[in-house]
Amino acid sequence: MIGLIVILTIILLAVIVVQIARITEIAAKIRGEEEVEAQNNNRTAFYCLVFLVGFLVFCVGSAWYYKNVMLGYGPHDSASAHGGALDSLFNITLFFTGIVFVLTHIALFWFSYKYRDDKTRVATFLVHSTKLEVIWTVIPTIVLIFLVVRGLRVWNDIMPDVDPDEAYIEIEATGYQFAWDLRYPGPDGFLGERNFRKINLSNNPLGQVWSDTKNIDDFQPSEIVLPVDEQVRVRITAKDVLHNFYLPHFRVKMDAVPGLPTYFKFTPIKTTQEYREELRKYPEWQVPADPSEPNGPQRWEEFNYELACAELCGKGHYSMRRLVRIVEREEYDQWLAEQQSYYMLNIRNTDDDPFKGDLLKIEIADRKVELKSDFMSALEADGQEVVQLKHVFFETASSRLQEISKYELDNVATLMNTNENIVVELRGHTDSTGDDDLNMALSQSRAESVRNYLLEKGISNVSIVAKGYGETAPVDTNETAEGRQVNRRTELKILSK
Ligand SMILES: [Cu+2]
Repeated sequence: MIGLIVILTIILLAVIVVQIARITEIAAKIRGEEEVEAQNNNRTAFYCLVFLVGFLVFCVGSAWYYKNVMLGYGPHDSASAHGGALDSLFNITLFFTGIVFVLTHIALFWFSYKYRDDKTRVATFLVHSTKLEVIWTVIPTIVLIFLVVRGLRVWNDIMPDVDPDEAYIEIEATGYQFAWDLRYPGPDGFLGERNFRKINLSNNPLGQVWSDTKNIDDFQPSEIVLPVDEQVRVRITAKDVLHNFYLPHFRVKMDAVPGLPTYFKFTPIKTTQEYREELRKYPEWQVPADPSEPNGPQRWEEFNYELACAELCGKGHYSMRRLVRIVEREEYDQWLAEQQSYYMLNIRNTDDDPFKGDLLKIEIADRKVELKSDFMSALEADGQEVVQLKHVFFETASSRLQEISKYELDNVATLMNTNENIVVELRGHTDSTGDDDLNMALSQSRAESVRNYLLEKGISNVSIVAKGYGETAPVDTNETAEGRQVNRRTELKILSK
């Protein structure tokens, strides 16, 4: 219906224009061509002036009206350390080009008005004016030198890479059609190696090389979380086509190129909450975020920084949005502690794991903390609690300790030496497979071999009793392989302290 109205209106306007042209033609014939032409010229010249005023008022007015939705003005002050310098570059350029814009438009339309057709006027013939040439060469040169020098200085401040001895947090963003894969280095602070040949969409989307131990703690969060006032280096890359890593509020923008990692360093200076508080001062942000819920949260409360792709990379381009949260260091540490490494969640002890069956440094370190806490709590519980020695392993059907048990047993030795005069019992357990008596004997000799190891380590003033329980004290079912594995165990009980 609307389309029909638009078409009819256009046809009607066309008819009107044709009719007016015909009337003008007929009138010209009646009144004489020259008189009509002079009148037309005057009218057109006057319209030029009206247009000039209207146009300039519109340009300035619309810029003023929309200033609060433009980056760098009103509520959209930069949220990064370098952003202010970039914004001022834009403003200075806008200042000079604005002057040129206004002057050239005034000249353009004023001259059309002033020099409209006049039969009495004769054209001036100007061959050359050195003065003019100098003026229109020197002024732009000075302005451009000023702009370029300022621009270069800002560029040199923003673009260099981080110094190797500077403190910074490194994160990685990989663009693909149509999302970003984010990666953080984990507690070691280093991102692990990648190789595109290892990319596997089901369990290795980034092509991480698992034999590189730096990959072990890398994690892939769904949002960017960063601490305020700390330098960040983003490693930016792509898996298919060109994308662009764009954080508008931080004035960070860099192409993501397949095969050629780029980077951008920046320092966020406002937490999400601080930015919201600034938005709160503006009436356009004090309206309900969801118009259908007038009493719901307001726009400023729902604000979030965001990551976008600023390259038109395909039809799902818009869905590359990711949220960015800037928080205080404390909250950041808390968030970090909650993240789980991709390797540990998806790769650990699978066939893709080059360290399958080995103990990793990180597991040994975690286990040390856990063992200490179990030991202390058993000490408190006065013999009511039993400590599982989870990392004590034996050769199959033998009491020979596996090499990796030494970490656990060395830790046990340290704990015993710091708690003298206690009496402990080492308990060996087996599953129900095989002969009962053999199991009893095996568990006894296993408990003894743990005791011997500890004694060799030099335990002083701690009495250790070794006792085998065979298959008599299962803690899980013996029907399944997992259950049997749980039942084959070595325990430590504190008998007295
Ligand atoms: Cu994209």
